[in-house]
Amino acid sequence: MPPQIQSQPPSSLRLLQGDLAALSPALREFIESSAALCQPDALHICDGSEEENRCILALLEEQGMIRKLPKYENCWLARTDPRDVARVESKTVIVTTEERDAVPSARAGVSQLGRWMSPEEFEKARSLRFPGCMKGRTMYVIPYSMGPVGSPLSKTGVQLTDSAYVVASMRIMTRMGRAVLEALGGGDFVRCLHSVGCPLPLKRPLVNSWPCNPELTLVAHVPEQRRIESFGSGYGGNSLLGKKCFALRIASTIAREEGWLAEHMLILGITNPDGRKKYIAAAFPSACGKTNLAMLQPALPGWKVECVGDDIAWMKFDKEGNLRAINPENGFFGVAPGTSAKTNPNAMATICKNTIFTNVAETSDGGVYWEGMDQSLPEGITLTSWKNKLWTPEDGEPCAHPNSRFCTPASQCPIIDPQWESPEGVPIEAVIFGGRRPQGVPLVYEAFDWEHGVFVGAAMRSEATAAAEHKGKAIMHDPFAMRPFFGYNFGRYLAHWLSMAQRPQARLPRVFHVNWFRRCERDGSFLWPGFGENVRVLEWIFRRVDGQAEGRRSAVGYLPAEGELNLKGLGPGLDLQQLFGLSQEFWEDEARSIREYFQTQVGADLPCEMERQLEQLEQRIQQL
Ligand code: TSX
Ligand code: MN
Repeated sequence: MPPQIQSQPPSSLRLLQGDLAALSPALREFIESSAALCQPDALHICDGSEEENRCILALLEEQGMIRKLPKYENCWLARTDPRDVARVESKTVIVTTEERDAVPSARAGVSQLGRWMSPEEFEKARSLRFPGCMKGRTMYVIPYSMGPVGSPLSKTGVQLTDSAYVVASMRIMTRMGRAVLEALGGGDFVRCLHSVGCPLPLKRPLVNSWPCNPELTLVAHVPEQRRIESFGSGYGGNSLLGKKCFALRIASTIAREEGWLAEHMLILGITNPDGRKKYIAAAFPSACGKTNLAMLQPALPGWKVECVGDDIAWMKFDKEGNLRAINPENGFFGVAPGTSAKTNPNAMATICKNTIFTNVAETSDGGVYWEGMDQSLPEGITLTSWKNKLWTPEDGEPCAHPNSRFCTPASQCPIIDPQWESPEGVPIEAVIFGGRRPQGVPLVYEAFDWEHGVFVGAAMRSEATAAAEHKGKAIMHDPFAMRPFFGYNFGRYLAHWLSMAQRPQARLPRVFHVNWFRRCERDGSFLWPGFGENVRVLEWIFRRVDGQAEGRRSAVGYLPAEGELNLKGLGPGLDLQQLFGLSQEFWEDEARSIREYFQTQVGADLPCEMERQLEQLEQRIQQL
């Protein structure tokens, strides 16, 4: 480190809260070296208390970063700078000495499976950004646990940030504060450094009182050092470093080394009318309604779904060979638009208190509003858009940003699973992959075996998303719904998944693929009613796992045999031919697209088992 960076001795730091001397040497070293680099005015070591949270929220309100929503209990609204509204994939990097350790060598231009940065370039990038970046601001120290405190499946992190909004959000999304500090022994924690990149005095005025530095935004991961450094963005996945950065990118590399799985999956428990229960993990790309499935209200009498998590699963085989999963998170950071009493009544009930909303619209009586909330505005109530302007439908723009969010405690979900904080995790018996596929892909099928299941995950595609930068309606490849979240080379990730079958004791989960979004060839309408009716598909999966459904072999996998899908009470007009039909022409195109993707994006890093699976699929398609 150049000497001028350490010019300010940490002794001149005002300590607002906490006791530096009481911390472990490793944590002290991390804080002191980061403070020397970023030069904050003050230091605040978070204890996670109610009192602290009140102070943080009051400070944010005073700074104009959040507004109280008087219609609800302890709910808040933040409006961001319009330039800081989503994750930025183009500025998200994995730093390794060897490029091959981060991404497969893409044959055609830039890799879609992550961005690599060399240690030298990263050193340059960070010395251009972090020195003095917290001048005039407070550096908060957030000790946090991903997973229940003390669970053998949990991991700890410490995030240093100059954003009080991040502190308030991390308190919801993670277990944060004193209990974690006490459990934190030595130096075994993920080091997370975050700055909005706006030292004081400001060089230019803030927009919406939301500090950020879009020109210099960078979200960097150094897996070998268990380190994350994020600069310039205060938003979601760029700034709440426990979530995508730690629980997926860094954790996936740790998981590979330690022999477990860190996945972009919801976890749900499903109980049948006999009272027997199974747990399922499911991976969906954005815009597939993953949170809605995680909190499903079943349309079939006698069935019950309970939620363990809506976004991330950490899974490890225990000594008995059961795949045990925890949700490393403590809250939901969900997309607001589209969430309604019809699509997700349990989410609506969750967010009525203790919730931070970001970039949703506000009603004149101090409530929230967004597209697809499916509630008419009472007489005389007006709307203020996420851009802080009086809004009318004639504006031609949405009132809420399409990526607007609620940040809400998981414990408030009416159907939170009784085992959701169980330290040993819940036993996963099925893994579901899904996609938004308007054509060709049946409602549900089961992989023939584990190897085929891994291939099904690798071949995932979905209609484009609103949550990231990509626009339009292209069908994008998104293997394992992990495309933006791999912490290492995707080819090696596939090899790691395949290696699970080599564990002598492992009871592998069954693997399924679902598609709620197939459309009628004639009029373009959805063929499947979706939402609560999806429990019919979960019932078939439940019975397959139980050995109570035969299935029938097809070119893509096992489909429900005649009469096996429970359609009682669905009414007429369901077109099973179209819902389950397999067209040779479609699947030839699909296989071609997968082959091209494997060739151009994975290349020599593709395990030979995947090439073999693709050949076998091509052969089965020829027999259609
Ligand atoms: O979340 C969805 N799920 C999963 C629910 C557990 N959505 C919303 C996706 C956007 C995030 C769905 N949309 C689902 C679904 O299963 N299915 C559809 C498509 C669809 C939309 C409307 C109708 C039917 C299907 N029907 C009527 O509007 C009457
Ligand atoms: Mn997600």
